[in-house]
Amino acid sequence: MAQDPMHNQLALWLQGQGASASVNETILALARSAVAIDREIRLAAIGRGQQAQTSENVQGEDQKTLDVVSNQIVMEHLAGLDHIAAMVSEEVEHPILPSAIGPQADQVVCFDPLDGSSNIASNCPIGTIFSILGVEGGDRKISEANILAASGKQLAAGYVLYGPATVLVVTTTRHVAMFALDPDGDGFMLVNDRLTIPETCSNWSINASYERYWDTAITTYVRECVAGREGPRGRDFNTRWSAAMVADIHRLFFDGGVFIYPALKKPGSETGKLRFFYEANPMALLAHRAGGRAIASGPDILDIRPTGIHQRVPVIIGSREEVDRIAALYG
Ligand code: P6P
Repeated sequence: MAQDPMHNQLALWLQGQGASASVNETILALARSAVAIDREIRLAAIGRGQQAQTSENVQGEDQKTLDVVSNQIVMEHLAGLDHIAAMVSEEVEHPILPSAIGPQADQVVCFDPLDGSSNIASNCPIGTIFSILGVEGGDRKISEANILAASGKQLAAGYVLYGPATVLVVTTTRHVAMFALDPDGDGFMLVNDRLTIPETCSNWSINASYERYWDTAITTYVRECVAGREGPRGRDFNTRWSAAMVADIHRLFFDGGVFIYPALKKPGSETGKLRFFYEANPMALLAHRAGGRAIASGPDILDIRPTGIHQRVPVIIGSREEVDRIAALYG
């Protein structure tokens, strides 16, 4: 794998994890795209940077200029990697297939190029989420069915959080590591080579304005937390909600806790809001590798076999003790 002098510490860590050179090359390309997105975010704040038409994305959500620009940046950095058979982007309805495909094409890269973009105007956290799936190589274009069948074959997963610092969190074969972008331009510097999620916690993250739409399990769990030390939990809890999954998930590695975006009893949200391939699945792998747990109401997220590339699933991710408690409430 070509050493990328700009991301030397990331490249060295990746090599030590034992994933294939092509997976590591994809992650370095994603790291380079994150540096470009980071710059566009900061340029946009002063009214500069790339402009793009805004419209509605395939999810029917308001598409911000930076959504479109970030999507273009990721696609450009992955284009030309001959081991990529397809891309799945939150911003694009169908799988993105390279014009020419060779026998070495054995990866599908799924990504949310800019998660939490409703936070842009208020300068609150936003992020990029990615998942690298393994598919059978071969010189034929892969189908959506091939991608669906590969949902359980994550070769790597990670995210970039554009916050006070821009950090990259990634896993390939076993551990979860965190890197921070060096403002002096030397790329992502290793900060922690073994992130874990504390087993117990006192934080819960959920959009409480939807309480009337929750099912019994979530309602019971939250009310027990709110009851605090006088209630069945015998201790006080705290709540946090960033409106950006990347930020709320990142907090789990430091304070522990549980992030919940449940199925809601309202039209269009019956299986929640978050998408399996580029939000739930990668975050579930990171949590699992860090000693946490991730379920979709009943099943573990990593055991789900989706039926669509933009399928939404309920998401309950965090400290094992808390997720186990919620799983027990689902019975
Ligand atoms: P709500 C951002 O739009 C996102 O996809 C996640 O990053 C975030 O956790 C969630 O939706 C916020 O949803 O309904 O609270 O606005």
